[in-house]
Amino acid sequence: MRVNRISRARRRTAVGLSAVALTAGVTTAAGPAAAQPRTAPAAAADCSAAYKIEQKLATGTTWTMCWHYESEAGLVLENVSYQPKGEAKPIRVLTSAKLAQIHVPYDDGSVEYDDLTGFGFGQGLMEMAPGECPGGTIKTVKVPDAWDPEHPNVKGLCTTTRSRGHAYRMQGDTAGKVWQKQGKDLLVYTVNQVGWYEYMTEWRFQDDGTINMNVGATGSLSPADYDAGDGRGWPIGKGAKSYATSHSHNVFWRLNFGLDGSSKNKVEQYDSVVSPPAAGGQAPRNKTTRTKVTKELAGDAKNMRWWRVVSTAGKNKDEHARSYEFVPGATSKYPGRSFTKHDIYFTEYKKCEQFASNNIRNCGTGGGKSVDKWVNGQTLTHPVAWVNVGFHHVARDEDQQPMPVHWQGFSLAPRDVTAMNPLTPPELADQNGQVERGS
Ligand SMILES: [Cu+2]
Repeated sequence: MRVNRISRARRRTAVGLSAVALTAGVTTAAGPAAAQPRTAPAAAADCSAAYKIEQKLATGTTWTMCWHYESEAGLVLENVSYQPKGEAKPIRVLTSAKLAQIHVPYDDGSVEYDDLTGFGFGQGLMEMAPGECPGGTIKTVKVPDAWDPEHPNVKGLCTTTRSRGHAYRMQGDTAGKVWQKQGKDLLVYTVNQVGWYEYMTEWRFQDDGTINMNVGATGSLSPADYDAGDGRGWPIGKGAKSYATSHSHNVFWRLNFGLDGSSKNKVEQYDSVVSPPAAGGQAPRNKTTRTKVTKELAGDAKNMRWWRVVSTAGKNKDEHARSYEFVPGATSKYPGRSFTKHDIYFTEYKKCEQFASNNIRNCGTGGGKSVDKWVNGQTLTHPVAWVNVGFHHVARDEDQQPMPVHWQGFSLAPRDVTAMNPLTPPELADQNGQVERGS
């Protein structure tokens, strides 16, 4: 029965793929045509209007980026820049950002999928109805290697804005008024169908400089998959007959940083160790240490551990080096494969290294097919970050029908990108560092 699931859900894609495979050499060698003109690093908006996303949010922050669309990875964002109202020019954050794989292994060991490079994620771009992009614009995307060559154009890229509630609030003892602001976000998203699933790939750019990357899975559980009788599934129909096999969705993102327009970024890891109160002390103590990550790293999340990517090209007005910090989301790390064993990888940039597993680009003999193989001791001068977020999907009755979106992802938070809160009202602009009193 589960074989049926695969055939039903995935065969359609697999058949399509074999047709595509005939031209795979061409595809791989040339790359998506749209990608070519925009790979060179340059100023803020080095793309034509059709491939540019620029949004000034109501709070005064502008996000700018270029996009293109690849046959496997789907949406790719490039030259992502952030300009809060107090900055004279855009601050480059990322040279490129995209999904790097969705790896889906089933708990009974029967199958595993590489949805991006093996099962037509990019080709499965879905047309969105206007109501799915409230207040925004749905751009038309030309899908390379479209299943139906007659219809490669899909209205499938939504850009819109959304309120997120309080950006801050301050009243305090003496303010005499409430300082508060409602935050606004730019949202950029696509929906890609793979088998019975529909994946939403959402990029959320906040007016305070935070970037959130999330993948949401919705659509349907595979109707042919209701047969897990080996204790590795969950009954989702009447009684105890229809068992949906449990599985994982291991999502990888690939982030090519370009802080302040330079690829020469540094990576740092921070760890904190809490120890008991000192003799006569009142409370436990906590010591935070920095470790410079100078060589490629396969990193494991740990309590009170975090990483940041630091600019070598720019400082904020306080003379602090700009950086972006990884803020992990909830994850269930899947230890079954070498490439899913770690939460984050930092590798030295290499053009052929594009997908976290089943990398279809040619890295040569012994070049490795997955991100873990690319952590091999090279010095990091141009780091690329790969973030792995896993979700163990044990189906539940509520998963039908349609299946509610289940999200997984993480954030990048600015750390010293601006000298103060980028949304600070002018009246409070002097409250930086040790505040002078009674002047
Ligand atoms: Cu699932």
